[in-house]
Amino acid sequence: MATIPNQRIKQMKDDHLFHIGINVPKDDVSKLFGDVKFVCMGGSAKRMAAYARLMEERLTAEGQEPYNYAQSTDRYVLYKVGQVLFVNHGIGIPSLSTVLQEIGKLLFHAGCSDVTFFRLGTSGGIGLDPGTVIISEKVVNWELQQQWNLPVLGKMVHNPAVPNKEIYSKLKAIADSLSLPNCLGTTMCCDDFYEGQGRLDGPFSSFSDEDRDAYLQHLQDKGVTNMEMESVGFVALCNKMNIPCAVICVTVVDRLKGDQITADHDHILQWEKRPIQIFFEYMKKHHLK
Ligand code: R2B
Ligand code: URA
Repeated sequence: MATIPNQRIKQMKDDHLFHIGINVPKDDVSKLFGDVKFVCMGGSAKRMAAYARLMEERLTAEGQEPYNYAQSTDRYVLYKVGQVLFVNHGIGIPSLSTVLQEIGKLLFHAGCSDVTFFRLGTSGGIGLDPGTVIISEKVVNWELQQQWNLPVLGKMVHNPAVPNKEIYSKLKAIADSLSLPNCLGTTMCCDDFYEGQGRLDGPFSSFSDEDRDAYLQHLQDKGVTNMEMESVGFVALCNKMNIPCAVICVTVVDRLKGDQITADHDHILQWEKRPIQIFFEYMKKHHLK
């Protein structure tokens, strides 16, 4: 079961999970979600719907359209197919932390046990061909620390962010067995897509091309393989709730070659299927369809 250290949650008569449009106990969450074993999260609502459909096709020949439990809100989508939840988290840690904490409470109210969380995302690679899958053995913030720093009541709180070694090692073996271009890596979590990731194709350019190149080279020298915008918050929140977790991101650009994402839509769609392919194999190994 997700560990919810806040004892008040147990005593609350009603819990409105506002951003996913679910009310406890009005919605019978034990019945609806009590058997969940995996939660797959990713930024885009459409991609999560596509993943839910792929999962549905695995379970039923017809592949019926998955139901969005969060349809009363337009913030997030939440599909349940078999024992898997597919939830989008939007861009950046504030968006992710809001929905992840509500999903944690949902699973707690539903009495779920032994649940594992995955972030299946996209990222910018550093010196890696687009389409490469990176399974994070480390997630770091801009200071290359394995922690998510959050100001709480005017003080900075440092939340450790450590992915589960047993899981990422298994995922690596699976990616190899599927012959997908992949590596274990250090994923750097940024608070901005443009200057915050050393880009010079945004509206602002407070540094030179040389500064940009030197910074990206410095990151590569420090072992950083890819950049995205949620990993540290995702892993830290899972760690705080005692939920085993992993981050699998495919790269859509090699940042040593450029800032813009120029790959065509079809390639991106194909690459985006790689993380979910690995997840499906992982599920099989855990005797779930
Ligand atoms: C990867 O891609 C998104 C930005 O394009 C962001 O959510 C992330 O982490
Ligand atoms: N997502 C990011 O955050 N950065 C990239 O370069 C690509 C996807």
